[in-house]
Amino acid sequence: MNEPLQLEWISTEILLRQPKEYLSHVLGIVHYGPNQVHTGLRELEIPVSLVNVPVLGHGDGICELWRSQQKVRAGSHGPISWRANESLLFLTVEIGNAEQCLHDATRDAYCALLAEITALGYPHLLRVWNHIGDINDDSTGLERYRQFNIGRLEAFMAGNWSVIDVAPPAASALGAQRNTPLALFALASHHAPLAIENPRQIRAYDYPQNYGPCPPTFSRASLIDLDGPTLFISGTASIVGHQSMHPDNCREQIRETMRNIEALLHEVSCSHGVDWELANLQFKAYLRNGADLWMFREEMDQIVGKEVNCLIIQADICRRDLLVEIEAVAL
Ligand code: 3EB
Repeated sequence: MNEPLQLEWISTEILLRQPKEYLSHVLGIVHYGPNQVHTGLRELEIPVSLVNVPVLGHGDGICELWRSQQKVRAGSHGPISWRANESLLFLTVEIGNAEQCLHDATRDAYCALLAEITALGYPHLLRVWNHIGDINDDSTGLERYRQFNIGRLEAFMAGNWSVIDVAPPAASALGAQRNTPLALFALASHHAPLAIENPRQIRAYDYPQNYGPCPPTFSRASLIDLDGPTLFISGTASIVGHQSMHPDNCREQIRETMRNIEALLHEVSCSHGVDWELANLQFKAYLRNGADLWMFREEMDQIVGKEVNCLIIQADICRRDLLVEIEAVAL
């Protein structure tokens, strides 16, 4: 295989028993699982993002590896750790100060991220993942996801970013255990991706204000040529237009979400002439309730096929009425 980028999931325990060579072409690692079971991951000199969420079927956690075929270089700067090959840069941003409010912490993290990708020569933000502790908590008056959206937008504006010139990256925003710092990791690129929108959904950055004072800053997908077309599909939920569909019905939400992903693939095919089948995607799914796991597997077997490649995580979704979110990559 000659893909310039590969995504692999491996149990943390098995990963730590691999020879050093196994990790030499890895751009970055994401550990999903209880944060205390990451002993050893920190010593690898690879950017690691610790996401404190249960992984369904892997109690001790799982590692996501973003693997490159080329030589990688590495560095760190303030809260950022990174590794890069010629075309891609993987970064993690660590939020140090737990006392800081989420709005400020998010703005500072994104400002650091945007400054660093530019300084390193990968100025295009391709894909960003966000895990926010206690994402739906609104005990301070404004829900934490909405506070996060304010900080994120402020950072983009401070960077003179405007949707007229540059569409935002593909993204996901999910919950994590209470009291865990914002977990933020991203891929940036040397050359510009194309932003893709979904004809069934309005642009997230055009959402009306009933979802919070600032809209979320993301595009539905990013398409980039890395020695062949590569697609990053944002976290996708049971939203049509801007409205959540099928509250309290996980099965129908899974079906609606997959109709959204199929519509996006259709859009990519019609507008850019690149065709992908659902069965060739690598999925990551987030379920609010672990008890919906069997139903999720049943539906995905039906819609995608028995060979579906999907990591399933238990995490809160950014709107209270949503029970499932699904993202995907076509590498
Ligand atoms: C949605 O479509 C569902 O705030 O970065 C999906 C992907 C969602 C990314 C984000 C939010 C984000 O609005 C939620």
